[in-house]
Amino acid sequence: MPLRTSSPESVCSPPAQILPRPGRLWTVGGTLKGQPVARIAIIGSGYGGAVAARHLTRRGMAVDLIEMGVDWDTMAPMSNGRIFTGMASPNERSMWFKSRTDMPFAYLGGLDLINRRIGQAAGVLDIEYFDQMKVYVGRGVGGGSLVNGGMAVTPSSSYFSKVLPQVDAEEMFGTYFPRANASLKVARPPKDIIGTAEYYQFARTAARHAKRAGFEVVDVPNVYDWDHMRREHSGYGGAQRSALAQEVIFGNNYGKRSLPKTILAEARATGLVNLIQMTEVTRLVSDGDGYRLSLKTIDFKGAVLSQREVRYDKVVLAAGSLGTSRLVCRAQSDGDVPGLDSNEAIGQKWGPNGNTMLAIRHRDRTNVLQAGMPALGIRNWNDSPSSVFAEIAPFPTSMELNTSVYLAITGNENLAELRWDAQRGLVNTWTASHSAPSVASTKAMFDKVLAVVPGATYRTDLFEKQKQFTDYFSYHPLGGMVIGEATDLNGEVKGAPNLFVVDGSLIPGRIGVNPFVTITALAERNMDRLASAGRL
Ligand code: FAE
Repeated sequence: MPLRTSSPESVCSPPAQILPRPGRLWTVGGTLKGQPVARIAIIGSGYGGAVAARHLTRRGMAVDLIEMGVDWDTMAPMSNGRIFTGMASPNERSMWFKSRTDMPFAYLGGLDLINRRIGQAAGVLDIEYFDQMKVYVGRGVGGGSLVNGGMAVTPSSSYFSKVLPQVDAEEMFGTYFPRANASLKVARPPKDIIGTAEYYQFARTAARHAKRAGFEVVDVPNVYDWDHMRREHSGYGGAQRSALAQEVIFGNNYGKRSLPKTILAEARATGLVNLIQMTEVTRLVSDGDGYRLSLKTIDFKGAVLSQREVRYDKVVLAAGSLGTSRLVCRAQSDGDVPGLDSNEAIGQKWGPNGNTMLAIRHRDRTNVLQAGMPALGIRNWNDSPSSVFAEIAPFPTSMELNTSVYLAITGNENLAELRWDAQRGLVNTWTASHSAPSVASTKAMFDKVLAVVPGATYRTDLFEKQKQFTDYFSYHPLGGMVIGEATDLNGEVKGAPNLFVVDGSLIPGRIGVNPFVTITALAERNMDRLASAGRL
């Protein structure tokens, strides 16, 4: 995060561009060659939603893709020609209806220097606040792919089998992980970039420290276009800086191959996706064999433009772990889908993928210029609950801070519950004590790094309550509608025929690596199986 305060990038008259485009003249459903055609809704346009949309439209089926956030491809550029803001200059495009940013690094030197006041609007990064856990999520067409670090990691088959024994690992690793990696355009960091580029000095320094302590350092594949990153640095062909301009959690303007450039682009190219943006599904009620959805459409500033109910024959839930669980928990609690009454697995097995973050101050150079996309990780993993996979994260500021930052994913097996409360909305029972094993195993690992790096200490001046290890936020919400438990083995919700789940809620709380490759692969598998079974 920058020390220098830059003035917010000015916003260039967005309102006309951010209003939802009117629906197409045709609607889904009706008949095709005399046969009835199901009216299908997909709720959410992240990884699961993109896969579902591509799958169905390739088979010639029209879908309504309903997304509560903005279609950023239709947004007018700001005065600097960019759509998204960098982390140094947030504005109303940066966060989802917040008056102030709330960055993972809240402080510098213990001082409140990082966060900025911003206008409230339908920005790209949201935080869902629960009692002892806050969860960062992407909002907009493309979901988390708009704001994430692009790290695209396939889990080990042994850990995958441990977490999801109900899913055939051989089939996943033979067919669906390769398909997901190809669709997402995952690439390993090239040797020249990670080996010599000044903007990965921060990663090489932390890797050297880890190796000295006896840990294994691994490349972390990414969806970022590495050729673009090279050109960003050289300026060749007039390439604009993006990963090198701190464009990550508030969106990335160039270089990152997010879903609107990959799987969603393929789905939309069929002409069969009716995208309904800035429209939140607030309620789901069963109606005969199908479902009535309550839809609330807003403009960029949050004014409600319409509220309506639409009936669909089939509904695909792809609103993310929290979004999907919210809709189903509410439907169950309010008796809106009577078949859910006896489904006791709804809202269960939620977890933050064992996330904890830390920063170490030392005497070695980490460099001022740092690429926003992580490319190296440290593995201390044997599938046990105390396993740790720590990515070396950038911490770009306008001065040399001699600081290494890590986002650790741990094998912590604790799980929490999500449930609907009429007054409070979605409740998440995760507490700091659920995070304690993540902190303990990560501390045990990094104590060994501290022991071999002269002058190294944990920083206490970056996180809330001067914590050395965060135990209160996650980028990786998982679970709530676990496959084979809340749903059948294809993702169809038990007790709710024609209601399907394809997102991170299917995975029980952890997966040992960054989750989007697994979410994509599992969605591909489920869509294949649902098609073969004639369900979708
Ligand atoms: P997701 O991508 O969250 O998509 C859900 C979509 O549904 C969103 O667009 C929502 O706006 C929309 N939605 C929600 N509720 C509703 C509703 N009621 N009506 C209409 N629309 C709705 O779900 N993962 C990695 O693997 N590698 C990384 O480097 C990485 N870095 C991350 C960094 C950040 C800052 C964040 C926030 C996440 C990161 N993640 C990373 C996590 C990853 O993005 C996340 O696991 C996936 O995006 C989850 O995919 P889903 O399809 O489950």
